[in-house]
Amino acid sequence: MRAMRLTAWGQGPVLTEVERPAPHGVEVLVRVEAVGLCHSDLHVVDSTPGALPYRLPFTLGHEVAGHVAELGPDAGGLAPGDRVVIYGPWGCGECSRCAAGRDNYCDRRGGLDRHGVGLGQDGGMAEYVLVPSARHLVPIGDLPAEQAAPLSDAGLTSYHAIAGLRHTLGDPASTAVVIGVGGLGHLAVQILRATTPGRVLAVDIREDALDLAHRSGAHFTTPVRDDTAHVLRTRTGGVGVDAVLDFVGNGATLDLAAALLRPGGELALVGSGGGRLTVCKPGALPPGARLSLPFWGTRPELAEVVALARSGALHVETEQFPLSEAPEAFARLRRGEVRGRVVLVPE
Ligand code: FEH
Ligand code: ZN
Ligand code: ZN
Repeated sequence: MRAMRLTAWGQGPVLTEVERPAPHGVEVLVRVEAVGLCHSDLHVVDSTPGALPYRLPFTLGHEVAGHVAELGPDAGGLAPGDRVVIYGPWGCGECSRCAAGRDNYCDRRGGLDRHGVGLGQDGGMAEYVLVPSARHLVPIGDLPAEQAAPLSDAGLTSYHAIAGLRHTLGDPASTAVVIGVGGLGHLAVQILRATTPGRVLAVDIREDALDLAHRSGAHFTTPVRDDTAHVLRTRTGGVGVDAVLDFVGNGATLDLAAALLRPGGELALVGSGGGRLTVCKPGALPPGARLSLPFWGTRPELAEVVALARSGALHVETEQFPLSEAPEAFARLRRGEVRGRVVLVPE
């Protein structure tokens, strides 16, 4: 079968032929119908030797949907043909976090040489992917695969970040700001609109992203300008916003987030832009501010995201490419020429 594989650090992934895997024990073989392309794939591909504990070669792709092709002899709970999305952050499988389906915060993550599907072990940029256990599979019913795959990373990461600051958004007069309306941000806008009563404001540098924010349900959108903090604070009557989700995470967006926050407000830093924010008292952050650095999400949350999508509350903006054109998709993502989420479809 064909697979997009990382074979050498510092060199781009290559589309190559590999043997189709066979499931053993409790493993499940999934026929891939769609796999998302994430900025983290670029980070992995661009990593220098030794930066990541992963052993090469392996197939990329950590945002995967498809159907069960074959079950290992000891696998249960699913049948061939069942349509599924893959919960991606596979942990040690033994600690209390993994036992609770919180593999994203596995206690032993630091000692693992792999971090999940397509992250140091073979992933979904291929026709088939082997899943260690049925516990990592969430049924998707009749959801189209290109809608389901992005839910497992872009959707789940946004949902998990919102879960951590939802307590500030229970009042219809509350305000949340989404900074960066790309593959994750546009789903965050939709999840906020579907699960909180407050107002949702969106910020981005690109007009097409602001248009996507508007179509996703944002009450107000603005490009990044010198007076963006003033413009957005004015929308709150001057008190500031209850929550900020920063999907960019560079210095400018973190400074903007700090300038927007209301006393007691929440800042979730999701993007890996490498920005820094000095935390001190007194300082840029208001009294009572809380900061989180959420990572991916939990398996129970993935089931909740899928249920939201199946209710019609979520629509993923996608740009689809056949798997054979994965190198072009990588290049387009790298140049920032993608609207929404890139999804690869194995032929
Ligand atoms: C995956 C692996 C490592 C860092 C970040 C990620 C995210 O894309 C997961 O949502
Ligand atoms: Zn990702
Ligand atoms: Zn664990």
